[in-house]
Amino acid sequence: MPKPSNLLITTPSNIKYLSNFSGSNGFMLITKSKKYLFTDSRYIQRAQNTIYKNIELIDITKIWSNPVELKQNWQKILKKHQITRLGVEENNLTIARFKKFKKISKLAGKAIKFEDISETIAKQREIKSPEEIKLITKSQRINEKVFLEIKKIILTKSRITEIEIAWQIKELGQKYGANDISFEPIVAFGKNSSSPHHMPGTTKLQKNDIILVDMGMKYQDYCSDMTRTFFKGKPNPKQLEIYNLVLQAQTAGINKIKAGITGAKADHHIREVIDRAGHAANYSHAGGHGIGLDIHESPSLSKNYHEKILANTIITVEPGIYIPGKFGVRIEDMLLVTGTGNKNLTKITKQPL
Ligand SMILES: [Mn+2]
Repeated sequence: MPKPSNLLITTPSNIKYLSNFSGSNGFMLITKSKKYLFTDSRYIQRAQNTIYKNIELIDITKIWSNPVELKQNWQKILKKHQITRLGVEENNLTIARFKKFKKISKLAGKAIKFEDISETIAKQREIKSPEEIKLITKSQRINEKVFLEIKKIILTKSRITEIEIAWQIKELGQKYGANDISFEPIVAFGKNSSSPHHMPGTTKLQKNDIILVDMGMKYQDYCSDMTRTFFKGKPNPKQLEIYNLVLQAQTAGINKIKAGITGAKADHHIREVIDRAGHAANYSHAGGHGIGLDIHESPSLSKNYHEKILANTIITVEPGIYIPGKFGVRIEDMLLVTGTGNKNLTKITKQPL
């Protein structure tokens, strides 16, 4: 049986994608002939000013708290569009909210059928429009401006802490036009870099430290993501060896990625170099991920993801090697996948010094 054509959209980034609405409370109903956005009084003005023209805006301030009125309004719409099956986003819809919808969703006294369509919008979102590609590229340009400034700070200042750098990243992002960060910056000095997702703390920068910075911005809600590992002073031979291995792995992966390759195959090509060098156990995370309105979205570059990566998808490639208690290296770029290969959207040097 085909998936239902009427969809209840509750995932905020999907709502943004389909309507351009960015408020924190709301949901959408998509039918064959009409799209509705439901939100409350706090967001009505914003919605009126931003949503796409073909969407009907419905104020739920009063009706959401009044079960009788809500039921009548909702059922009127169900009836109008003859909705007997409704797609819901199980990945996002809470049980509490689902129960509410279930209670009010009857047509001619008969309960409508709910079916999971979590992947439907995610799949549409994989392929980026020219406008989206522009926004993501711009987001990365801002990210790079910020990175260059904090790199300079790290290389010239001493005794500064990870958390101070993390805050600088956020402030500079705002200064250069980001509307938000895409995730809390990861700033790791010295042996803290051996934890792939270290939480910046009060560790002070030391002479000859290895530094891992993983950061991203949002520009008009579109995310960027980049990791660089570099050295304050001279790396030791072991650090340099590991650095070059990670870079080789990333390059090998990037050289193989083009439209049509599966996520698993892409991940395999990234991993191969590291595995062959005997470091499989020190590289536990996926090879990369799709990026867009969400920092992590479909597709995934990982062992169990057997779907193809399509042209005009934007992905990250981020291999790493983490030597417990000693140090870690990760290098991450963003790529625009094309029919013949890919275009690297990340312009920051990968020379470690
Ligand atoms: Mn990433």
